[in-house]
Amino acid sequence: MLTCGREEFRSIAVSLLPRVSVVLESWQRGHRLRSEYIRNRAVLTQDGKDRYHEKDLRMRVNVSGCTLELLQGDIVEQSVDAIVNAANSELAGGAGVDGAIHVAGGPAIMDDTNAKYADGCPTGSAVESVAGLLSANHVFHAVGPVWRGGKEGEPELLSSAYRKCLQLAVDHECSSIAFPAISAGVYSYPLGLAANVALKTCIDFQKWHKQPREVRFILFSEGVFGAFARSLETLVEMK
Ligand code: AR6
Repeated sequence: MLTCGREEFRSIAVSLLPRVSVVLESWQRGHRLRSEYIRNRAVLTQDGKDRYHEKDLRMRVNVSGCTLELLQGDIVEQSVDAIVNAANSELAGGAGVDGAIHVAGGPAIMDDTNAKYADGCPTGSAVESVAGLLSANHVFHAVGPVWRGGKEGEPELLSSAYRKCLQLAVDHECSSIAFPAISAGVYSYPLGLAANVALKTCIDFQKWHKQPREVRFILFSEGVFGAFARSLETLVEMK
């Protein structure tokens, strides 16, 4: 009889783990939506549970010839035409994405917003600034709503913040844009609901305007990625 120890079993199991790729396809009014969900380089942790390397979590949908993609990662590491900041209406900087963007991008970003937008930016809108040291041409500072139970116009305000960024991308001739999960952190918007609003708004915009060519959602943790991936799968299946 063949036997192998626990460690040996673990290393054999790791080498046999398959690359998983699920492709969903659907059509609506001639628009082809195709999503690819790729999980590869799976590794087993010490306790034997499955774990996925951050950079391997990725899901992509084709919307009327444009791409909408979900990636797990840090938004300040993206190379795109425009990076979206989850800002506050004073454009005063803060924690989360806002803090990371100002630290990585340097003082030029705050200098530019101070000079151009003394009155800040209303909730549900967005404004453009330089991108400083980031690998982008612009930062769009979007102000999402604070979650107050959902009856104070939060979905409309969140959708409007995304739409304004997409319109800024068109106005500034950006073909690629990276979004964080606006309002889903300090502003406490429930993750699944925030994901639905974000994805539906971007898909509708790309369908109508056929741009921006590439929309990326950069999701900080596996949990946030999972919520967006579930929401995107549902939207693709419904189309
Ligand atoms: N890259 C990508 N996503 C990130 C990063 C990063 N570097 N850092 C955090 N996230 P939040 P909000 C995720 O709080 O809810 C600030 O103080 C985070 O895990 O940044 O719109 C502003 O100044 C969450 O999923 O934005 C405002 O006052 C998502 O980004 C307020 O927070 C959004 O979390 C805005 O709150």
